[in-house]
Amino acid sequence: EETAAVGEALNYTITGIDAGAGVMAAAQNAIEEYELDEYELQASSDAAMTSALNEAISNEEAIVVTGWNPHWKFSKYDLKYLDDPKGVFGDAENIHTMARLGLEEDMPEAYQVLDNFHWTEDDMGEIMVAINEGQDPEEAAAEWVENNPDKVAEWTDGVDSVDGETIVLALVAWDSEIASTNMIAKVLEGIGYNVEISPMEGGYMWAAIANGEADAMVAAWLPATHGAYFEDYQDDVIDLGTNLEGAKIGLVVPAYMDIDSIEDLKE
Ligand code: PBE
Repeated sequence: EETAAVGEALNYTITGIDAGAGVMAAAQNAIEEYELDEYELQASSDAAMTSALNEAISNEEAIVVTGWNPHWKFSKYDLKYLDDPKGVFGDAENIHTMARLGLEEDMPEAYQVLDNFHWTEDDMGEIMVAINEGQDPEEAAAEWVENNPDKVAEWTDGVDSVDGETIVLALVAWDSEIASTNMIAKVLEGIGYNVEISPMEGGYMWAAIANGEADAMVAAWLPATHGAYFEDYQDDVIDLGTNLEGAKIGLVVPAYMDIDSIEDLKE
């Protein structure tokens, strides 16, 4: 007879984030592909997921979360991705910048900066960790911009200043995107824009760029995580290419857990 010690320890629960996130759709696929029939994917938010993770780890309890990097949780806790032999969560992801149609004509300076924007997981990590340690997101972003004039110059060199035009950036409350959006907002402010950050649900971010409600976003995870959104909206957005390489999504557990693969969740 089969025992299900792992499943029981986990209460057959995968702790998720907001429903519109691509990692949630992938986790639901994983439940089907790996026949984790008894499991439930619990929707919450990045903040609620990390607080559940923190609580489980302080009690050395079992937990499995929808995870991704870049994310500060990997610097704060000893975590591991579960192997995904069926490839449900895809391979390495790149984060892309997307602009609305017409932005190049309407705000050529912002368009150029957004098009040039490119950094690394370590860069993003510096801001994310500072915010997690309690710094205000705007302040952490401003500090990074101040401390990295060479990188910022690569995005802004040769771009004309503007006179207080308003640009709207879409933001979903994922910690990775809170870091990148606040950072690029500071850079755009630096050349004279009035930047409005418009918070919204993950499922709505792509629609907001497609219908022009927001001018740009720096949070498009491709090819897999937002693959379905990209398919729906690709004719109505401008892909400005990669701003960060080597991102990843998957199911994540504390390193002390005695399992290595998504298949082990059945045990
Ligand atoms: N994430 C962070 C998002 C993209 C950025 C991995 C949670 C998602 O799953 O849609």
